[in-house]
Parts: sequence; structure tokens; C-alpha cells
Amino acid sequence: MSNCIFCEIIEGSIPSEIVYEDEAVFAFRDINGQAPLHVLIIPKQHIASINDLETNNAHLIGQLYLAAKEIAQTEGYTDQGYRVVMNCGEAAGQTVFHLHLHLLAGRPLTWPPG
Ligand code: DGP
Repeated sequence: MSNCIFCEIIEGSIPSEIVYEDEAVFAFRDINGQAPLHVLIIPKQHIASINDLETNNAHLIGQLYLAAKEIAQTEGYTDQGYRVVMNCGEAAGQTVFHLHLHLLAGRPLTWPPG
């Protein structure tokens, strides 16, 4: 999709530090990391937010979580623990309207989040 930063990252026209890629999923380090590990896991298909999900996206959402599990394992955080979170809408802090999971690890993560 034009005018989408994350679509441009998938295409490679905006550089990123890629940590995972398969036929449907792309993952790269957050430019403004909030923890020693902060990776964004996104579908290659442009979907703006959770509000735009449809029933036929259910498998894709599972693929995002399986990628999170694999990246956490590759980066060495399986046993220590990690957080996977998806913001939906401006009040929740969503700033980029291309669906993305945040994968965070490497420091104590408090609850509830701010
Ligand atoms: P959210 O606030 O949930 O929409 O998260 C968007 C995240 O995207 C935020 O943590 C910063 C990150 N981000 C925005 N622009 C870029 C970029 O050009 N490159 C990378 N690597 N991350 C970006």
C-alpha cells in the first residue's frame, strides 16, 4: 500500500534490521526500542489494525504469534519470558496503521502497562 511505512520496509525501500521473514510474515527491530529486544512482527498483507481484521485473517494472526515464539527462541528469551502486544487505535498508542505485534524482552516488564 502506498504511504505506508511498514509496506515500504517490507519492500526494502526503507531499510530495517530484519530478524525473521516467511511467505506471510516480516519482522524487524523497532527503531525506537523500549527493551533490549523490541521487534515488530507484521503481516506482508496490508491490514491497518485489529479493527480491519476479517474471518479469513485468522490463520495469519496465528502465524504472527508463531513468528514471535520463534524469534524469542532465536534471541534467547524463551525461558526468561517476553511480552507480545498489539496496540489498536490512537488511544492505545497505535501510531503506524499497518497491523503489528510488538515483541519485547530483556528487562522487567511491569503490569499494567502505562
Ligand atoms: P505503535 O505505536 O504500536 O503503532 O508502534 C509503532 C512502532 O513502529 C514504534 O514503536 C516505532 C516503530 N517505527 C516507526 N517507524 C519506524 C521505522 O521507520 N523503522 C522501524 N524499524 N520502526 C519504526
